[in-house]
Amino acid sequence: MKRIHEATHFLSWHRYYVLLYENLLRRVDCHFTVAYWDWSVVSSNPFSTANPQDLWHSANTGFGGNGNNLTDCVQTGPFRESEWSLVPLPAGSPPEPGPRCLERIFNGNPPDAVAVQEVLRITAGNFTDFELMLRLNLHDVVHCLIDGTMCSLDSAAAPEFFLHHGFIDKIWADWQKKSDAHKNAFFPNVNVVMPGTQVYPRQVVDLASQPGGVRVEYQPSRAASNVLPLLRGLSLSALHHIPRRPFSGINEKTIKMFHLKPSEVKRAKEFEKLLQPLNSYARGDENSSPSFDEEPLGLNSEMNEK
Ligand SMILES: [Cu+2]
Repeated sequence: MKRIHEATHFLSWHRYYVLLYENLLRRVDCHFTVAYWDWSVVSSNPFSTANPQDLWHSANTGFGGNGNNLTDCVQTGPFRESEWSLVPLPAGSPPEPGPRCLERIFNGNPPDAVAVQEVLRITAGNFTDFELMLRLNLHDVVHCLIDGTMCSLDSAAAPEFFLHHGFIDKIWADWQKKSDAHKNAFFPNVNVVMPGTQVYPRQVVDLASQPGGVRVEYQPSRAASNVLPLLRGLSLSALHHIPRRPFSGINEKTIKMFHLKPSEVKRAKEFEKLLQPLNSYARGDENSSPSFDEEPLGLNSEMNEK
């Protein structure tokens, strides 16, 4: 658990994990593909349950809502306590009698579409910073905004785990699309199989050629395709100046949950200053800033989407 959240394996291990999950579900229904939750376009109201199209809606097409006040157990939707429970813990785990409910304690606001766009502007030569921002400021934070099962060692047992990791992987894929240098940027010294697998990280780097001859493509979401072409056309400084609300950052629970090292916490807090709206923080000093592409992103296939 700990090793797969370390930099060297995080992105590649989870990409492979999502692929294996999709392959398993395809045995049940061959049309199945993993969906993703773009939390960045609903940052100001991420946990809405009001509309049937909301992710957390209680109808059977939704994922159900928040946990209740007493036990944090989800009481609505197909994963409600009376209907569904987490897969049992493996043998040898501390005994927890009886079925375990899916827990959620919704809180806070995920990083917004501007923040994601800024992360995508990190230059190809700066893969280490890109990975850190994506893992700490986006991935870790959102796990613990859903909280409950998602902010525990059992998080992969939460159905929304795959929606979240689908989006994290899509952000990596979007960054990789920017150039061959972006696509192939990875930790050059990592040359061991990923924990618990027979697969090397470099075997999953190219989405067009995954293990088993699979090619993966992410479809742009309808909500994002309204916003992203506008953001992509802006310079980095214009992006920084868009008025917007602050979003939630890394907190103590997140730091503990992901065993973040003091050096990572320090870096994550510096990044957070860069990603938050200008009016809520002074900008970080130049020395701690990663290098960004200052110019607008070029046209790519997604911008031509209707
Ligand atoms: Cu995760």
